[in-house]
Amino acid sequence: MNKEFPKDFLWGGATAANQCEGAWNEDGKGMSVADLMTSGSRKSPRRFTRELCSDCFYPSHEAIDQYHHFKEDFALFGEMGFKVYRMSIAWSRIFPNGDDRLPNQAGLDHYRKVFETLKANGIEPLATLSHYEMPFHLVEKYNGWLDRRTIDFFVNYCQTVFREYSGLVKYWLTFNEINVLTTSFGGLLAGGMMPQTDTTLLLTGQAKETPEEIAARFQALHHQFVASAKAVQIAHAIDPNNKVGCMVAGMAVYPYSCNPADMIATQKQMRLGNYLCGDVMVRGTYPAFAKRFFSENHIDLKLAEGDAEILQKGKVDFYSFSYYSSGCVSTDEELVKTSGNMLFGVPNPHLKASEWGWTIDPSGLRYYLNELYDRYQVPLMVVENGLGAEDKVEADGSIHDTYRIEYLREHVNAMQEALEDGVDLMGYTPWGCIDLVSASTGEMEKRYGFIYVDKDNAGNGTLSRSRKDSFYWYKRLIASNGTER
Ligand code: BGP
Repeated sequence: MNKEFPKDFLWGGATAANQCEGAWNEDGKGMSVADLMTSGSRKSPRRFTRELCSDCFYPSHEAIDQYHHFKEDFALFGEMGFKVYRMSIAWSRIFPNGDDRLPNQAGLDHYRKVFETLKANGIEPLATLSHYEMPFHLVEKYNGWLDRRTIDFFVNYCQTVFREYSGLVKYWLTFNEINVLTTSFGGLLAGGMMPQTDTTLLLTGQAKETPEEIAARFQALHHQFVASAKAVQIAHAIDPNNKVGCMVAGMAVYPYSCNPADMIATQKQMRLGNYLCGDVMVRGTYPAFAKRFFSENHIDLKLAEGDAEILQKGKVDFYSFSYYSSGCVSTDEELVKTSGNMLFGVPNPHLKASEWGWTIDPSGLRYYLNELYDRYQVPLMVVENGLGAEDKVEADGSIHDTYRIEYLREHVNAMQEALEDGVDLMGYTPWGCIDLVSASTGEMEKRYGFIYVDKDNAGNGTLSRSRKDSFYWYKRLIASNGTER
């Protein structure tokens, strides 16, 4: 018999507005950076176009049309027994340009209905404030987060929604996978900085950046840290029940060998990839190792007076992260480079990978949870995890996604181990609980859901929803609080 999870454990699922809502220009919504990202595939990467091009396909424009299907979707989540639903508010629905003086009432009304419907289904919302969907006007006019004025625009947006939804929403995340800004492809996706050309997205990390571009990413990141810390303080002032978390892409890495050089390289990567952001957001200050990294990379961070105090006063209440796979670090240049989800390194000979080449490593989740808890001692939450895979619909409409169940079961087992190790884990929201558009490739057929959505990569389909085998599995798991897996 498996052990039960903590009584108040938050089981649920996760999505993001730009990947599921659609209705990209309805009810006064402004264009976001995601609305200019074309579809792609495993072989040909998505592109970002600096303006809309008539013969391009932009998957965010309709996505799975959750904007119009949310009642049906939330009823299905309720049927599975979700305690929490992680979703994101599209900033450009509330402030279409980002720098508007007044919010868009239709956008505010929409999310009020969303939150009320969740509550009616017994589901607590967990709202991400910025999930790869910056209003495009801010990208064009201000170069996104590189401009310090963006802090005020974001803070104004946060204050508006904290006030508006006070009493309806208590769990918040500021920036999705904020640490993507520490990687070479984070500039546009996470930082909203305008590229000079129509660019490809999420390649394999070989993008050659100039020292100025690297410095710009870290300056933009600093502005996000300050914005996040201000948002935390405002959230607490508006409602002391508000809990605000950071959201970091889990980049657990192992040394490929016991060569000390591999170990040092791994430590460096753990620090830069995970702990730089975690330390600033949980401890309220830059870690000691940042100084050398900045100086070796000619990064002369511009801190305004008072920034250090803002960071110190705006520490998050909990640490949330995505976890799909682990990476492997080698200093041996001969070893082939492969790509993972925002993680690069050499293939780990002990692990298998998904159809999209993402290494599958449940033990890495236990390892990572323990590392984080040792370091931060705040509640942790796994807000993304899952297997992107192609599904086959049988003649009778059933979908036997045993591979997904197996992946999730192993990761639930790993969380249980971590709980027994003493980790304070508050919840689990597997990614793409309903099929949605893939962030890295723009495909529909890289599916994560418990719920199947009839739509293909070219945008064809009825958008009808149906339950996969994993739906029933997850429902039982939640009902038994983790014992039936
Ligand atoms: C994370 C993002 C999500 C999500 C997920 C899966 O990095 O926060 O938005 O999409 O990865 O990635 P993909 O959609 O590329 O399979």
